[in-house]
Amino acid sequence: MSVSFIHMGDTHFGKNFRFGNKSDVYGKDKRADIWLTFEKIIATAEKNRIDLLLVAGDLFDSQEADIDDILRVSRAFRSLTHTQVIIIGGNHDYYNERTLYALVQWPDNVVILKTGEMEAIWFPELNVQVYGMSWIRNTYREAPFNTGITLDPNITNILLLHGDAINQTSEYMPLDLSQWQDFDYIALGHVHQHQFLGENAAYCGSPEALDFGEEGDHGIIVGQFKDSGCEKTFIQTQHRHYVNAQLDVMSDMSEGQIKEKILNLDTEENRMNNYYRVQIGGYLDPTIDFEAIKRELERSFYYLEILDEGLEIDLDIDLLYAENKDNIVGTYIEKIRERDDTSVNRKAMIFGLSELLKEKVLL
Ligand SMILES: [Mn+2]
Repeated sequence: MSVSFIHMGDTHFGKNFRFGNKSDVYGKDKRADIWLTFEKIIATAEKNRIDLLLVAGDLFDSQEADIDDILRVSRAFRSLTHTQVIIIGGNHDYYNERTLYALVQWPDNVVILKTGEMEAIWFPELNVQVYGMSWIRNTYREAPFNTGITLDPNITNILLLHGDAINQTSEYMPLDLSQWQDFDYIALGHVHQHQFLGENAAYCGSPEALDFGEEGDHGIIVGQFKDSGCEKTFIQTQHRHYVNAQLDVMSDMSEGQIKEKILNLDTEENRMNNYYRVQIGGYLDPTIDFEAIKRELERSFYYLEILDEGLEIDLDIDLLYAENKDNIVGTYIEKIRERDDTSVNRKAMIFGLSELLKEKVLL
């Protein structure tokens, strides 16, 4: 008999997202994206009659997650006609009787682990035992359960945990996987980038990336226990990617060339879908209005954040002075040079001059 499963986690429902001064619009979009992705996962489970949906913690972003969010998750699980759902709480949604999701009447096909101790849930019709532990507080310097679990080799044994299997000094429950080699599968939550650890363990990651620190593909792990072992694959589910990029501008580049360089970061289809954070360095022709370029490019991206602190205005002040002794530019240079040589005054020199040059008073 083969038993199928989906391993997901770290959806962080209810999270407030920050997008500079545009958090309202993009935050709302982001939350909608996560719902769509989640509902797609539920539809996949239903369509494929997946036996087990393992939810590895941080389903909600906080214990106080919005009651509407909790009811919506509960309705989605209730819609599953075949799949059984096992949920553990993570550091963001650790369980206690005051959490809002303790108040919700969950459907019969959902088991939420609550005790803060290692528990075992037996699924006789599947011949599967799921071991797992829900967080009941927000830090664990060490795993609080007895690590010696005696497994029945004649059944399929799954371990469901939220914690840190990568850093053994973590305060987010360091996990030493080497002691659990006999499990058929260890479904982990907490690290948002999916990864397989050894033969029998994996982080599913967050189904939708949550910030610029989470580049790359995001999704779920889908698997099957067969007589020959556990077959598992990562399936991408995310709607939008986060992309970090770095570009250098050169002082001989025209406005058009700069725009083109930034547009060339990606295809139009990708640009109108993903989040981009672009660090700009190098030197800018002082007659170019970079703020105007930024405003114009916004229309060519779904979300574009340009960080240009590293971009310097290309000015040869000695040469400018030699050429402009008798006009306002020369006078400006003289005025600033009379001041102390501080970083504020150096900035005033560059910005003042670039404004004067942009206004084309240079005749
Ligand atoms: Mn998380």
